[in-house]
Amino acid sequence: MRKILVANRGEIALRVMRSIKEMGISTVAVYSEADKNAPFVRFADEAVCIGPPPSSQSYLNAAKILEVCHTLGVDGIHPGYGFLSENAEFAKAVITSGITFIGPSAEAMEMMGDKLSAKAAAAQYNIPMVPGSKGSISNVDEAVSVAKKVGLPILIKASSGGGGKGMRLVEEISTLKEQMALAISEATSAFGDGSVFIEKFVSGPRHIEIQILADNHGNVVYLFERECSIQRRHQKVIEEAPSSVLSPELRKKMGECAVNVARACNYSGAGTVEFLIDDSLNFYFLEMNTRLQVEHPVTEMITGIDLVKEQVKVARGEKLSFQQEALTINGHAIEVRVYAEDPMNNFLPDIGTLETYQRPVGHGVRVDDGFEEGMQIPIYYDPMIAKLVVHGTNRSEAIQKTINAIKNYKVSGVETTLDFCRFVLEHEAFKTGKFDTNFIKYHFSPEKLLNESQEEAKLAAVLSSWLIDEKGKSPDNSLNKVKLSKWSLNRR
Ligand code: MV4
Repeated sequence: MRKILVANRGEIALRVMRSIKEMGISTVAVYSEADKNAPFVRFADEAVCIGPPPSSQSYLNAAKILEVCHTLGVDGIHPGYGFLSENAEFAKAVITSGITFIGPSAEAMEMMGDKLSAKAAAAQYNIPMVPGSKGSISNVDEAVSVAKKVGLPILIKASSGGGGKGMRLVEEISTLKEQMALAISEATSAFGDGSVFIEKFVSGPRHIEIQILADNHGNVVYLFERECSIQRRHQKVIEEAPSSVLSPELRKKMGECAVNVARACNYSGAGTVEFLIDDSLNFYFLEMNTRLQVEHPVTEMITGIDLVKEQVKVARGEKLSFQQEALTINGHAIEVRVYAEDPMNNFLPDIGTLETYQRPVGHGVRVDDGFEEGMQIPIYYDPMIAKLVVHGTNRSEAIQKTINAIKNYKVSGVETTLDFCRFVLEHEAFKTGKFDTNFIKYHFSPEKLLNESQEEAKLAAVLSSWLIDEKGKSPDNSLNKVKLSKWSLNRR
């Protein structure tokens, strides 16, 4: 492969192109009119504008992207995450045009994209799964009998759903009929596929996912787990590796299950197998994501493996250059997602200009971002500004280093989730590892951030009046006061 087009934008386009360039391969960016000044566009060896800002007219325009490939002589496409990354039709079109799709086969994407066929494939390898219906369910009587067998509460899930979309909780048999009808009609309108299935509801689970890599020569390895239990409305907030709850034995068991799920769909490239763990540490297969994930850097930090380079090598037909036994966990890594959202205002996206944007630096501090100071955050896409990824020798050091990095991250012009992440990292339940997917629901309210910001504001007021008293009201000192209040009162 001599030239790879990255069919994505923002931080992931930049991150993918960095590794590709390091392999001596030329890079092509495609971008929308909203991204013409973005760093990923400048970083690419060649860049082509493919349309207006809405994704449907740019980053999702498969025909236009393939046209650019032919014009520029591209021989590989990396889809990043989101957009076309899990679109089997796109993968087929890429291959049909004689271009390498850097990802799994369209067949593997199709099989894992449908939750029921994914579970059916995994069942061949005796992977533990939450008790529930065997396949899709359309008939209420059947649903009632499953609910009685596994016990309430149950979840109705859409087979084409995923990431929490189209899930319904049923706590009483009397509401089952109504919930089934709603789930089916929602699934039909959202995914064009009304198949739903039932699972027993696991309360207070932890979300553990296993990173796998597979080549086209029958080799599959697991690169350990990431714990992503700190989520808000199915949006991940903080991820870490390793998880604080897995023993080496459980890690090996789950890793081997993940490898088998990959084998069940003849997987190729980098993929992630999602599990739930209950409070007795039983684990259950949920689904497989057939893309490079947002949180992949924590795995890179603890294993020293560049997942993008491995994806390219596998796509070139090479064998994995290492075996399972060679992989070890080095220290601990934490990722916090920095969103342009206002935690004080129900996490509403906060658009605007990055008036100040200064990244933290330090040993083991990695910032994956796609913006620079002075840039507008476009309203058309995901409001994620950056991923702050920090490595430490152990979990408590990684937590402390992440808190320090957050303090040194200077963003103004838009509200961000940085202080919210700091609140989580400083929480006793997080520090002791005693949390599950309900952490934010249980422990967070906007007032809790307000209390902290009021404490800081008080401190800022005391400090600035002290500076004025000590040194007199020279223009220099009033500048100090402005700076202090800017960082502390306006929450950066
Ligand atoms: C579940 C569950 C409890 N029991 N399935 C949400 C996203 C999707 N991937 C699966 N999800 C869940 N499935 C059973 N049988 C709870 C969740 C869930 C969840 C899972 C992982 C991380 C955060 C979550 C938040 C709410 C619900």
